[in-house]
Amino acid sequence: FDTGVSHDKQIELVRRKAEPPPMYKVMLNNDDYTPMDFVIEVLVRFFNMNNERATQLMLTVHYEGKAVCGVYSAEVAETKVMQVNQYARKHQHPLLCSMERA
Ligand code: TYC
Repeated sequence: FDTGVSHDKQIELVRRKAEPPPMYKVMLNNDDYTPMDFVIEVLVRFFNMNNERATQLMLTVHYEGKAVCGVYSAEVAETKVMQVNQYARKHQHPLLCSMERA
C-alpha cells in the first residue's frame, strides 16, 4: 500500500542509516595581528580546551599556518565557524576560522 514515501526516498533513508554522516575539520588560520592570548581564549571558549592544550594548538597555528581545532558534523562545524568569526569581528581581530571535509 501507499505509505507516502517514494521508492527513491526509501533508498535514501536506508543509505543514511548505513553510512556515517560526513564530518568536517574546523580549522584556525594564522594571521599577523590577532593577539596570542585572544586565540587561546577562543580555543577555551568554543572548543572546550584547557589552557595548556589551547596554548599548544595556538602555537601550532602560529608556526605552521593552520591547525585542526576539532572534527564535527556539518551542522556543529558550521555553528563553530560562525561563532568564532563573529566573536573575532566583535573584538576587531582578523582571526579566521574555516572548515573542510575531513
Ligand atoms: N600570529 C599571531 C601573533 O603573532 C598569533 C596567532 C595565532 C594568530 C593563531 C592567529 O589562529 C592564530 N600574534
